[in-house]
Amino acid sequence: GVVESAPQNKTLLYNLMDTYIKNDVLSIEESIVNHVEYTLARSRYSFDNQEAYQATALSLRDRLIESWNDTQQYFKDVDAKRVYYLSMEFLMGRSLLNALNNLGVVDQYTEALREMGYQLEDLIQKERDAALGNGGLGRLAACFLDSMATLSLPAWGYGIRYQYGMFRQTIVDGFQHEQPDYWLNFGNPWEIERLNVGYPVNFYGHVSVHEEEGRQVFRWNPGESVAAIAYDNPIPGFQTNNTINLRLWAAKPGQEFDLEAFNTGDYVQAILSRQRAETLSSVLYPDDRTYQGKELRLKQQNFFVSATIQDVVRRYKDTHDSFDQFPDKVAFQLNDTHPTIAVPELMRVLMDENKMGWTKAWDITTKVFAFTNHTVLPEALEKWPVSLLEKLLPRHMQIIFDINWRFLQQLRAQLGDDWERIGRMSIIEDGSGGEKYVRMAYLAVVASHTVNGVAAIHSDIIKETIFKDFADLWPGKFQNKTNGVTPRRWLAFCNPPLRKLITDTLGNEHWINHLDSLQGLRQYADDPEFQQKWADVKGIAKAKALAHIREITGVQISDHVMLDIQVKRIHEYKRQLLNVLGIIWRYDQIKKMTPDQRAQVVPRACVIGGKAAPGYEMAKRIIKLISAVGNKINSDPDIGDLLKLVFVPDYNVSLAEVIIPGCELSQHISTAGTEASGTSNMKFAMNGSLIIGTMDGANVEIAEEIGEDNMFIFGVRAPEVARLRQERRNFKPDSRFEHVVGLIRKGVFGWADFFEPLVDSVTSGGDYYLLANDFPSYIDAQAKVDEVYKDKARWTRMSIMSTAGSGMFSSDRTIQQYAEQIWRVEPCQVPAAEDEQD
Ligand code: T68
Repeated sequence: GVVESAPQNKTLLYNLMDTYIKNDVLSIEESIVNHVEYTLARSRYSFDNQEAYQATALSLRDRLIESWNDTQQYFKDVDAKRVYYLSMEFLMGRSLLNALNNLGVVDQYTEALREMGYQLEDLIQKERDAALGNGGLGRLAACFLDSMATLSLPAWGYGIRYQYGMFRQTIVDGFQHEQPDYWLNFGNPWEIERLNVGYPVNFYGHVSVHEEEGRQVFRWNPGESVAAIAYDNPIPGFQTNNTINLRLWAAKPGQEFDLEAFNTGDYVQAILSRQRAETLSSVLYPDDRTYQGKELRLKQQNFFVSATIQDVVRRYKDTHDSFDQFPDKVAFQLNDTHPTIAVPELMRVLMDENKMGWTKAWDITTKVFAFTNHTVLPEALEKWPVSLLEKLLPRHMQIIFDINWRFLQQLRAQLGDDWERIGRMSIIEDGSGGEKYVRMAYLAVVASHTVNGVAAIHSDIIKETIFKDFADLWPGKFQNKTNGVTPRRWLAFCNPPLRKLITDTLGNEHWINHLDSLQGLRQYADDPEFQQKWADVKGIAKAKALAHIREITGVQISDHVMLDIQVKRIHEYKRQLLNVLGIIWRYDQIKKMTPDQRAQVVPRACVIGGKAAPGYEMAKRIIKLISAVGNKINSDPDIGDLLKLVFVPDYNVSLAEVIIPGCELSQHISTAGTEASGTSNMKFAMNGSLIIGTMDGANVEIAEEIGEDNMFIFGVRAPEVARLRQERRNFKPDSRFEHVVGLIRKGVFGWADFFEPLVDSVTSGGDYYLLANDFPSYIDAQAKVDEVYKDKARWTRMSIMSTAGSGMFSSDRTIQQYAEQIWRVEPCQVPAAEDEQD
């Protein structure tokens, strides 16, 4: 790219520091007004909030670009080893508040806008979420970028610039409807379009073999080519000068490719078919955890991976004239199997385009890749049909066959004639129906130097289940990297009153980059004065959350009512249905109470939110059930404030930033052994919400850190699950479970026929996710929650202990571990202007 290959002139570069855009209030006003007039071409005398937002974002963009340029130049000057985080998803959310905070200019911008007659709060609301991800996996990638920038690591993210992000969910009569998220409607002020950074990405065609200088050379003659164009998204770190890059690729028609079509006379048709190239990067697949095998999805994967590999190899070659140092200068992290086609792609580039032999190319490849697994659910594991790969990427398919052949040879040498095991471990699965499949996870494991799970329990489980044969063969390859979340977005920026209380208590803001310091709050957990301050601060956040919930649902929740929240993608394994069954039980209990008994009930508002994959029937029925039960309860005059059930539509990053800080009890109740990690549990704990949860995913480590007695833990443990599943045909559910299930069946909430498949899925020996097994202990744990809530001092103490114990769940800790134990990259901080001036 032009920027990266600019002539080097360090003296000039560093001496120009004082030409930076100034950050005093007047200069900021000037820069905003300039953008209103010259970029937006609106009148500087009158612009609305939307325009003010855009101009503010553009003025910040100028500042980000300065920092971005310096950072990239510095990485290049010191020839740092880079890490490239490859992900199909980056669930970024909004950028305005984050950029202001990380650039350290919140106060100046707030004041500048105020003087011009605008409220920062109002402008923040004008930004559309960048929802380029489904859920946990995509949000994790976004938190990782923030931590990589903050730790001054020489890191880049690579992904796809989808034109349509995660669909917008509307609820009509209790049913989910999906609306397109055309988030680029008003343009995207944060991105830098680089029309000069583009690569061809090829598909289809055939492979021919030639003899060249005594060696076989493979040439791929593609049948279709699209261009990948770079869009750079600056990612500023917190309290560092560094700004790293998220490079997203957009598809454009390839250069003069289909010459044939133009010559056959159908000019207009030829133009129209060129346009189809753009569909490659147009839409994010909204199915998390079910693999669908769609050709377009595979094309998307190869599209962004191929452009990325070309870009990285080009950058490396800019400053090196052999590949010898490639593994010392480059690390790739594969975020799940989605980018695994990078393995054969790098092999192809090294061998076919750089004349390298197999052995050397494989040596390099296996030194640069590492792979993160995010699920053990079999339905999520990617298996591409060989026939599809052969057609779409014929050269890649050949290389995968070669990788597998050599791998199986090696296995035979090491394991002898254990054909059964060798067959089990083969990258190519010989399907019974004659179809062969490529097991992408196995390809990723074989080619990676390190494989990691995302929580301690999950990393153990993958070694015992899906990757057992591999872990036995290569025990040193497998690691754990417990997930984390950025404490900037998820505590300091989304919860300013709590930030202030923590800072006042600990004496400074050091904790924001060193979250372990939150431990320092423990000594105040029993101090009544501190408890009062804590409760006040939680009260502010809760009031804000309740006001927002009222605004979007129309349901008014009183502020003395316990706020109980479960927000995450709707999935059977996450057991929103267990939550609803518990609510029905509570409702039925209250109905049967005398007025005296009712006076003792702890009032509770249950909020559930989350999207169902459009084709996931069961998940959609669960949403309808939540609405139906909510309608019944919320309109029952016997109940009043004692119980409410609200479904919040369109759960997304910015909604999370409002409701998580205000939450008092959050639910993370997946069947033990199914949720790889969960990351919202970390955000809730940081913000002083208590957790009711199973011993699954990161809950296990959260319990270790904050203490089991500061959480409400229930349910079967992971090692028992397999046995209980086998025994479930003979399992006799608790009568309370039978009763609530019976209420749905009887039609107490209407729609009895529609809910039948749901009810069936947890009764009569079905119940794969063991709701019936866990129901009694869940109800008991909920009773314990009520009891503790009555004791304000005890509850507040537990809330303080939750925040105090959440330090380990900063993604800074996670990224530090990746950097040291997997990537072997080091911080590379751009020197401050003063350091360089003499
Ligand atoms: C989540 N996975 C895990 N997948 O479920 C969660 N999948 O436990 C974990 O905390 C999180 O990853 C981060 O590690 C996902 O979110 C997807 O979104 C997904 C998307 C496409 C295909 C498959």
